[in-house]
Amino acid sequence: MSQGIKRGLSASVSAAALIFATGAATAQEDTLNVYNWSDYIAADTVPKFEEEFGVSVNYDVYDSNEVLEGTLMAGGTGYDVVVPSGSFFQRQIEAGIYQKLDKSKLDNWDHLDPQILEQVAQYDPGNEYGVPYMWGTTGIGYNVAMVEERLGADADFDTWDLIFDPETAAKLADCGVTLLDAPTEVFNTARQYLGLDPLSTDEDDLQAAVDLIMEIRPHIRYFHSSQYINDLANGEVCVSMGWSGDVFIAADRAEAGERDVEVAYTIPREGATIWFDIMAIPEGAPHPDNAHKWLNYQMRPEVAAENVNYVWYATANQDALPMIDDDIKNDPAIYPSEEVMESLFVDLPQEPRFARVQTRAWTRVKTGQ
Ligand code: N2P
Repeated sequence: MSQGIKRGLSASVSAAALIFATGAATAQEDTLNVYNWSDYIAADTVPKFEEEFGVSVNYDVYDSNEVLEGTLMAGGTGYDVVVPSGSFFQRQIEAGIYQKLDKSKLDNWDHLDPQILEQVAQYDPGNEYGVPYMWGTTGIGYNVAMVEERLGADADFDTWDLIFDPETAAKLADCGVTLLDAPTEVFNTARQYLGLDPLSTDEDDLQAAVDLIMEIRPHIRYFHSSQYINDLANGEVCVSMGWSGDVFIAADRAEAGERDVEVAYTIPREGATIWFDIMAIPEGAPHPDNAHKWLNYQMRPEVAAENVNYVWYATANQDALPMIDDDIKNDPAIYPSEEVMESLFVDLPQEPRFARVQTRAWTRVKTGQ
């Protein structure tokens, strides 16, 4: 990950020397270092921004809040814009990681959906630090034919049994069942499946979740948070705990691919996580001015719509809606009904002590020991 940024920074240093020698403005002002989730932006959003603003963007990606947090906590990252999810964002704000937004530079702010702003304000009171970007759910992506082959034509797709019921998972193991490498989300979901409070910080509840995952562990092909997109699309795996838009990207690639693969997404009826990803500017960011330009650009309704039409996540931009493809905005798996909304839960930050216990449990789960 830091490869890209290092390359970008050294390039800008030498460019700065050159421009300084010719007496022009420093090249620093012409750079922006963005660290975002993989598969989370339209293909031409970065080039269009670069062209319009004359800013060169170093764009790095991650697929895990834990990875982003590790990078941020280490400090001095050189990033100008990062995109954590709500619960992580809250504790990072509390840790002093971010600078307040200068709203006078964000005149597209009013395009944001007030309801989403209110949701995000539970993490960022007064919406002082972050611009909500996209939101979605954590459900199941599956290969329709492969699952039907193993569970029968009347297979029930809308349940976490596909992953967490040991008998069902055993039947699916040979076609590839995968879990996100996202401890909080997997544990929250496992607790919910067991009928416990998904956000419980009781260690017995955590142990129950660990026991459940250990039981299905032999049937899990891998823990990864982005590889499943292509693997689902190519028929290499058949059931993945995954993020809504990423599964739709897989479905789209599957349809475009040569092999006849139908991939679908479900928000299981037992309930699921709803999350919000938020753009923010780290304290000490080298190019805060360009960061504000970037945030303001992302809030243009047409830019937000283009991103959504490319990555299939719901946007926090209400004025983008008229420009969003009908099959996206009318898809209840992307914009869920009121009823489904009620079955979703938001993640909240955990006490550091419990977070550490859970991280250790995750290592045990992943290694199967
Ligand atoms: C984008 C994944 C973002 C969803 N590929 C996780 N918050």
